[in-house]
Amino acid sequence: MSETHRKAVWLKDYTPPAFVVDAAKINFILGEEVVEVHTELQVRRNPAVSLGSGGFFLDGKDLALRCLKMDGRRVAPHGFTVDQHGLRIHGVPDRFTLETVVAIRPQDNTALEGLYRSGAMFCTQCEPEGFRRITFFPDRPDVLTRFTTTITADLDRYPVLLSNGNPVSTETLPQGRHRVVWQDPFPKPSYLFAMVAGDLAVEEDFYVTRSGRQVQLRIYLEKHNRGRGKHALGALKKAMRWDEEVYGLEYDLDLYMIVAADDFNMGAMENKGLNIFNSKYVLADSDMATDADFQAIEEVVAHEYFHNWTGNRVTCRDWFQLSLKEGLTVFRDQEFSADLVAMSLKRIHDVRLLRTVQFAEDSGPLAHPVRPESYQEINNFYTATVYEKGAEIVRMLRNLIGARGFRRGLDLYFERYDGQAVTIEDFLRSMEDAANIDLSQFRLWYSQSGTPKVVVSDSYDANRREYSLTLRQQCQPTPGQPEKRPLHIPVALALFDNTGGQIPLCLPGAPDPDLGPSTVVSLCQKEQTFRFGNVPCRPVPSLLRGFSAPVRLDYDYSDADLRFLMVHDSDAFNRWDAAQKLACRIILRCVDQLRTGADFALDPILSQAFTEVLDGDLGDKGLAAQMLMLPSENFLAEQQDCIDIDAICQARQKVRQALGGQLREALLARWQFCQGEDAVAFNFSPEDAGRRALKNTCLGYLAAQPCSDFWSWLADLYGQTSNMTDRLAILAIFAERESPESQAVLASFYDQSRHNSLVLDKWFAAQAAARNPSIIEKMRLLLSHRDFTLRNPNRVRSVLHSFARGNPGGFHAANGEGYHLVGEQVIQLDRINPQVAASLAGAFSAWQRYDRRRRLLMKAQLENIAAQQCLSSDLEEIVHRCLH
Ligand code: LYS
Repeated sequence: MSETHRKAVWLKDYTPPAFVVDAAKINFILGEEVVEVHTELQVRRNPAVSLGSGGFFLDGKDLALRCLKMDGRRVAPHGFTVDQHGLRIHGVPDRFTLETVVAIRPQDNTALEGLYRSGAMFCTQCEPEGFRRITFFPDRPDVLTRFTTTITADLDRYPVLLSNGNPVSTETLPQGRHRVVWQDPFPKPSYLFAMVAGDLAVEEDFYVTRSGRQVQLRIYLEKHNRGRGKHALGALKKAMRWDEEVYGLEYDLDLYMIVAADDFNMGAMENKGLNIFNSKYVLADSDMATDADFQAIEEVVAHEYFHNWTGNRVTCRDWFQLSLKEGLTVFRDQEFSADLVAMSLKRIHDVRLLRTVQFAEDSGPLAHPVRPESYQEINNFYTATVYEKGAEIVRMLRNLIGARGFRRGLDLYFERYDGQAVTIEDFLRSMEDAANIDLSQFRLWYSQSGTPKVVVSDSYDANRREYSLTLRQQCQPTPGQPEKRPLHIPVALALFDNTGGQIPLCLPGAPDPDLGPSTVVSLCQKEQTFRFGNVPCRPVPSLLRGFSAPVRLDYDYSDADLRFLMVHDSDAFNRWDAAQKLACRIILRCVDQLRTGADFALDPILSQAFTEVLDGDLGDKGLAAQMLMLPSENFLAEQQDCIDIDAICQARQKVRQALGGQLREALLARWQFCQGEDAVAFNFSPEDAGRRALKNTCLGYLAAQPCSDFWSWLADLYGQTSNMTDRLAILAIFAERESPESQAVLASFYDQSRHNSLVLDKWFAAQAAARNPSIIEKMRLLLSHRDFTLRNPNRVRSVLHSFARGNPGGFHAANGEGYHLVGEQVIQLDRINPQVAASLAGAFSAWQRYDRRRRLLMKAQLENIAAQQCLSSDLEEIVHRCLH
């Protein structure tokens, strides 16, 4: 075990803070080598806690303490102790002022937590425990403090000096320096603190709230990115309006700032009044951003903005409650985007992510409840489970109590807890009280990990005109939870007759038997049967409509049923899902054929169904594109207990090729039609994005089974593209093969993108994710490329995560070279950025589900990592959980 090993923190051990900090004055004196941080805290014993004798503890990490004073007097050496966790002052009065001076070196901070440098600017990332790398402080979310921040810096290099709240004074100092003071009127936990200094350009707009207050909106970006903040500003205004209209929530300061940083561990951060973003989620124009980027920017901008209420005004008591703010805020941003885009498309996008990433997490050694019981390194819990499954739980709750009840519950939650640090339990109780409902069983969603499976069987009694559905739930054991209890699972459903008509639902004996065309049944026991009366013929059921619960559904549809639902289901999500199910099943059948050595033949039903989509009325091209997309290898792997990755990759490719060949005419016709509809000027709108998605999906199939002059035609097409979406789609196709055209296209893309790191990331990512036969060699070239660096998280993700998480054929190469390559990088990366290293190492977590050879190879990588000296706590925890 390495030296950094820390003990686990447990939810059950929570105790309130012994001291509160009413006010903090933080004074940054910025130098090129050293930053001095002078801090003055007004501390008071917490009246809610009975007298303890442990003194006052302040977290602190890698801080050089230069001065320590209490109530104006230096603290004697025996009056305090400092170790690698922080500072303890022994014997303190009930109320006192504590002053510290510490020195830090932001330029050496490659972990990008606390105060660090991104390019020429200084910026901070404090959530969850970064503030302790800035100054000594009780760095826990339940200590809420009023912050005043002073920044003193060189005027030429750092003309822009920002912190939370409002600017209160500016002053020019001798020797070319200046000083700015900021004050945040809202008490906040230290994780929401932020500070930025740099020579930045600003783009501005304003927003008038519904109560008539004018709010200044500012986006700060590096000067060479000037002009690229417009889309994000627009998204911010839409989000502000939406939150007023849907939840009655208004912004509470006069200034809202977003800063784009090139080096950032995650997507973005909701610091009060001063969000700091990964520049990937801010900068956009048609030359650099794809439709997916435009979309993601809207989502992330909205997410961070919505945090101002769900996260900042009401925050988390402790980090076990992380989903209180993240699950709820993801749900809110999903609903916002669904209102902007088409509801069904947004849902498809989110469910796809949930079913590939979160379900995989839930079925492996890293499975944890949405509200975890313990952690070693909280950074490892910013997961798909806490975020995406957390959002699904909130969605079920909203559906259960209805939009009005949910709004009342949220109103009550803010009424009760504004300005406080609370728990998921407090949130649920607000919902119970507002909607007058008992959520005792529903709560289990937060504490029980694992993905439930709902097995459905049915029968039809023609004489009684009765249709019965029997639903049974089961859930595999997960780490620490051998036994599972039945959950409250809402299953939305409808029944279709053989002409595609929806059969009115009637549950005889129920208090309100006539349910209309669709309903939601609650599966609360292990097994339940629902009998529908007045059913004229054996129906085709549409189950779990809109993905009404985060479960795996197991119902024995016939191929014909699925094709039928693809056409007739009135729930667009389920039309898409029927297409996925059909494609998935046909690819998995092909997997079996490959295993038994049988000849491959594509079942005609898939090409027929896809032809129907291609030839159908394409009112919604975005949806058609989604329906035509084959399930990913990762999704297919999730369907197997023991993953046969070679067969999955091969089978999927064969099906792709067969479809590309058999549907060539229809694909080409659709492509031409969409291409012809392309407007001259690029515009990001749901319709335009949908058309481009369909067009490029067709192109992908055509490339899988190309006709003779396809490649030179495609290279010409590349030369004519007018936006990044189309350019990248073609680049990705070329990245899959070795040819002079490929080289030329890759080289030309590189030349055009060299000076824009976000575009260069796409160049790296397209190659790292390519299903290219010589991918390992390619990866070695990319890793030794002069533009590759382990210091920039976006670059690391574009190469290493794209490969390890998005290129299963390469990562799982039978000789173990993919594993070796990733294992090596994880070790190197850990010395630079533990958080990003730990997330990359997670790629090995499913090792036990592969064949014996791969199992051993992956395990060997994990063991090799575990054996390294001085492993970070982040990586150590992940590797340990994977191996034990
Ligand atoms: N709270 C941020 C969000 O909006 C993420 C912070 C990441 C901290 N490691 O998702």
